[in-house]
Amino acid sequence: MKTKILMSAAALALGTTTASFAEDSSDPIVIPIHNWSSQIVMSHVVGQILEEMGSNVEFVTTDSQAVYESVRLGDVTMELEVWEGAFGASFRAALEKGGLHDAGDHNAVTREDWWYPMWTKDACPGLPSWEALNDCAHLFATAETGDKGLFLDGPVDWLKHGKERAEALGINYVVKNAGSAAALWAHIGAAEADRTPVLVFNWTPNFAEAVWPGEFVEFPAWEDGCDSDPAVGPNPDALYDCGNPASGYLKKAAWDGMPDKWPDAYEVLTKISFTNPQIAEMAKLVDIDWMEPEEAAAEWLENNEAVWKGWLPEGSS
Ligand code: TMO
Repeated sequence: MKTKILMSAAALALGTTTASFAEDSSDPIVIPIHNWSSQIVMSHVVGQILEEMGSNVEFVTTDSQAVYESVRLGDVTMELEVWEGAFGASFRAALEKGGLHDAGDHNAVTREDWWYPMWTKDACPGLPSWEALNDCAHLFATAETGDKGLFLDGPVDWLKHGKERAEALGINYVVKNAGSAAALWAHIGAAEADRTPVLVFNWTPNFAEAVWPGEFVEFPAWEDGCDSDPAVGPNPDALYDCGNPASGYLKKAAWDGMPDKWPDAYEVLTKISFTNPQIAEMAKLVDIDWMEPEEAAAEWLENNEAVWKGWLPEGSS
């Protein structure tokens, strides 16, 4: 019941004089859903706004790298969270092939990298420098990793090249991919009571920063070409010998056919801009408050009317 009531939040906010997207095609606008909470909630936030404006919206669960090819071909209409660290390479490759374009930045600064909860530093005071990692490897060792440390990386489709990085920088770690984002939080949670040192993949904006104060490991700074030219970065013979961008972008991407086919929805897409706190809040509604993503989106819309109503075309509300 609660969901039903919340679902109408956007409708109530728009009032009774709602202008619809009369110019837009009635074909479904396809919004992709991936495997981390802010992206799922944000996609439903935008989907619910478009539905209230009369659009036909379809959600599809897709791989977070392959989606750029799908947007380029028009099978998927947009991507709402293009994170520079994880998806910059796939986004650039699709841009070069053509069919997809940059639909603007969110007003957010992002970082995705090796991370630890602050208690870890008590045991390994040389952190956050990556150069402390080898001396501390034994602190992160598990039955599975022997005398090497364990770094729990994100799910494989986020493609962080963790194994390549460990090799390129000569650090004594086993890099294991988590099966899901939830496995990352479980790994941190399990270490918390005994303050066991742990190294996991994490990112910002995210709910985690409000729960576990922590820091990113400072690897050699990202330089363009670190993932394509071995000469870039401290190891002259290897790719991936630097960290992900420490002040990365968060973009929206759209299929080139979208502006003609759904001009009003496209106008909304280009105006959409979420901030770090807004994105962290979207993740929190699911990862801490345990709401269903659709319900979390409806709640977010209800609490942030002043934010999103300004993105609607003139005369809509
Ligand atoms: C793709 N992610 C934001 C989870 O790093």
